[in-house]
Amino acid sequence: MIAGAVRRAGLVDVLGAAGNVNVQGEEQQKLDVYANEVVKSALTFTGRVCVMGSEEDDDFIPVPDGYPVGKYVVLFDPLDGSSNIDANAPVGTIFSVYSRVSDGGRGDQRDVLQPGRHQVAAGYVMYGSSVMMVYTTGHGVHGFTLDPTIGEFVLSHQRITIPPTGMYYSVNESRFGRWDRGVQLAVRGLHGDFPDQIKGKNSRYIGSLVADFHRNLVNGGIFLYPGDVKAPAGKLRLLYECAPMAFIAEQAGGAATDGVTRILDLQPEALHQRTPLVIGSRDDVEYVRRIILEQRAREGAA
Ligand code: P6P
Repeated sequence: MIAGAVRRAGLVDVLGAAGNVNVQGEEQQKLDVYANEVVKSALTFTGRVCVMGSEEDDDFIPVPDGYPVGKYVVLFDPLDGSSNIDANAPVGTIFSVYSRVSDGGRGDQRDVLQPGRHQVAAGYVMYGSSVMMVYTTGHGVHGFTLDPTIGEFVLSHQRITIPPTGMYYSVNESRFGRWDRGVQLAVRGLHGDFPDQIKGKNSRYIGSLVADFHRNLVNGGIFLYPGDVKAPAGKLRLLYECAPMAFIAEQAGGAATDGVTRILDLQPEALHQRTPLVIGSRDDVEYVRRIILEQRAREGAA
């Protein structure tokens, strides 16, 4: 449903020009809002979920009264990167699943604010040149590609593993002047400025987390969204962007930190909490961590 809406995004304006109503006669909604409603309505009444959390909703979403309550918690970003849709760049839905920790009744804050290492499943659906679902339940990472001729997701990438080091690095270089010295030195290493430390890499940055992450997952590489002087916690959200991607990265043999600390060990304090993110090929993530720690040691000694 979301893939269909994303595919028609460019048309809706043209076809729905009269009175802002789209081709199905529905009130034309922002795609974020539409994707959010699709995911919530698909999950709320299944009897599988006790509480949900969405990037699009300020507070967490308990199952409405009168509907069966299940044992799972689902956190999701219904359409990440949607600002790229006008440019026809890939966007994605990211999801993270936990078992509830509260006993009975509707889920609550305790069920939502769990560290990423407690996830039982995580994945994303990427609306790119093809529609792919990549997920893990803790037994490796597997990719399914939607075959539109039969409307089914077909197993296309069994047991995806990320190479220990990769050819690419992905970061928004325009922030370079705002990063701390350790991050600047690490990114200069990825540029190839310190060949005795690490081989330089090619830059690839789409500005859509799912697309940038997926490239590094299948080809090897590292994605960084560091904190900076203006936003020390960075831009990306812990619960429904960084933690699910970290679970997938580790299950594929990669790694994910906030620069230094393992993402899956971070204890969330709030639903929309942000964290810096360094994720991808294991040796590349470890290189960044080492450079940051060495710089902190120098500053501590100074
Ligand atoms: P910047 C998209 O808006 C998003 O949330 C992620 O998908 C993406 O990785 C990031 O922001 C890009 O942010 O600041 O580089 O444009």
